[in-house]
Amino acid sequence: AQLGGDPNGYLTYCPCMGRFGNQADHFLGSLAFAKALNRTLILPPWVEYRRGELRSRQVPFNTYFEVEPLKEYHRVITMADFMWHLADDIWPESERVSFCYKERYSLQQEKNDPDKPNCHAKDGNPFGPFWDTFHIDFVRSEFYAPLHFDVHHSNEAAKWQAKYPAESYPVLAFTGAPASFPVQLENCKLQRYLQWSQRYRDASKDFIREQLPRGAFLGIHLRNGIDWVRACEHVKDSQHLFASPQCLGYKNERGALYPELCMPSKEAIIRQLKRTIKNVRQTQPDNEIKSVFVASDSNHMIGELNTALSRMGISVHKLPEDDPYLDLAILGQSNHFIGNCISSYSAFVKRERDVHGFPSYFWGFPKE
Ligand code: GFB
Repeated sequence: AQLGGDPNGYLTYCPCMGRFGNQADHFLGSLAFAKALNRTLILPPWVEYRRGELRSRQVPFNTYFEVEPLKEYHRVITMADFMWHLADDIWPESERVSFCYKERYSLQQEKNDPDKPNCHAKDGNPFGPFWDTFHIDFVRSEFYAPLHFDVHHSNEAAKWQAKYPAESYPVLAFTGAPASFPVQLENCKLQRYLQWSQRYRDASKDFIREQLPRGAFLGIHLRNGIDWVRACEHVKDSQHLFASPQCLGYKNERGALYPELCMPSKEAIIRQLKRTIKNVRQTQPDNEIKSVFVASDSNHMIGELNTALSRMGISVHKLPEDDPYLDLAILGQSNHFIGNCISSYSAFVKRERDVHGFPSYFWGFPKE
């Protein structure tokens, strides 16, 4: 092994599917996978999309989360550290192989050579911009089928190690995350190692202290943008949709999907809010809810909620500027939380709260 390098090898991937909630699910699975293969996980940047921009932006992993706590679970290194300090020795340009399950077709017709199947790991957005962030090009593709990522229910890890020993494959670089979506039940608890960076811990504490009235607050997630309205149309022909196993169970032990779980009506939201606040007043009179913090991708319903809740002495708040990460960090700390069962963004909050033993509920669940 090279000086300073991990003789057991490394593993990395492009978080090329979905936005933050999807990427977080994939991260937990990839972390478990790297541990099972006993390879250091190279922490990829988070991939973000801005309206009007053709190329994704890559945000360093540690902008949002601490690296150190992850090391309690498994060996990790940021992609920047790996590429700057170790890649020249461990992963020279001539040895950069991209891994995909089977051939992936290029968007450009002429790049699909029948004699030379390829992962086309850099084809399209965010694929190209992601690897370009660290000037990574691939000289070859490797198709790993029929291997898979479920390391909890089989001896799959041993098969990976036998097929791809670290001496010949120092870095397994995956075209997409080596993990399932939604996150496997076994990997939810790894959320405890994903801790907010100082910047987000401070910003969320400051907001709660300075902007919310003293006392307990209820955090709510309203997922109601146009992409969500369209996604919810799939409820009628699915067993599961995105993060729905978090409330229905992975095998629908707690019921089948229904539309109100995805898109609760305004009336239902207000009804559930009032009921939750009253419930807490009765069961925890010393820790009454004084305010509601609303996180949303689109409509925060501030006016309607203020009108509905002012008689109960409750004020309704949101961030002055859109910040999906600060919204998450604040929701994680609320005394009570109501999230969207189907949304992986809500699922992130739910897992974090579970780690701390904080209570969470879902819109429209259980079914009325
Ligand atoms: O996180 P995400 O994968 O969750 O994608 P879902 C939703 C994105 O919308 C977030 C923004 O990453 C944020 O950028 N967003 C959602 C929010 N809720 C909030 C919020 O409360 N506050 C702020 N500031 N931003 C699924 C996708 O979204 O939506 C699926 O993961 C699919 O791949 C589907 O595209 C339509 O699971 O909710």
